[in-house]
Amino acid sequence: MQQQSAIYKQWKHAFKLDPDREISDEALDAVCMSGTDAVIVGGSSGVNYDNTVELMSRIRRYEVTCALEVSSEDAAVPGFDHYFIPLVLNTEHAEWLTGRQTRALRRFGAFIPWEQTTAEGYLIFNDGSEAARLTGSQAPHDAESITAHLYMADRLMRLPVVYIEYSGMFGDMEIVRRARAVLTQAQLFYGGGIDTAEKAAQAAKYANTVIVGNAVYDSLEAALSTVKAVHDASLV
Ligand code: 1GP
Repeated sequence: MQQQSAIYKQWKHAFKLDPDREISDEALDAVCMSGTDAVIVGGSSGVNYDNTVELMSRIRRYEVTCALEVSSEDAAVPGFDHYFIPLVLNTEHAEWLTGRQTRALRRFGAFIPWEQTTAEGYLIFNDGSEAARLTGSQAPHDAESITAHLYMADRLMRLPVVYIEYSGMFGDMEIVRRARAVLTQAQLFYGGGIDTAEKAAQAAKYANTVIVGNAVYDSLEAALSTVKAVHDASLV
């Protein structure tokens, strides 16, 4: 059996950059030199081969680890350090759980670097986000439903990563805290609404990996301050 290279297990902080959004060379330089553990390339819409290759080659000028979250088969680009394949666990449409992924595997299965490829069990908690609308996801509300989804991801499916996704809004840290307590083997990713060092530190108390997206585009200085905040918080 092939060994997984689980480089993401070392990541406390990552920036997520969207190939469909513009970023200046200066801003990209600041992100790549920030001390973050990784840059993840991914987005919910408008991501294609060309804009993914373009962003990858710009990031590749730096030493920072660079991963691709493959959410569209058109954007499967070779040359990244690691690949994530999202499975949306709280979607109402099987298409987003295994349908699109299986279709992509028909095409690319033989070429996938499996040892650098990891499934992520997504739980989308922000019903107003583009990701929720696109995938027809509804946030589980009560504690029992949330725990059931975590059991599904961590114990039954034994997914290596569970991603609590609040994309666009800062989430309920009590949910993140409880998720961390339920998980036995999965790495916990948290992303959503982190635009200050303080929010980053709060998320870092419970999540193994804190992911910052929009703030890079909306308030770069604040986004950069999250790197140290996360690294300091995880030393406590
Ligand atoms: C999005 O989880 C990431 O997939 C980050 O969320 O853009 O709200 O920071 P934000």
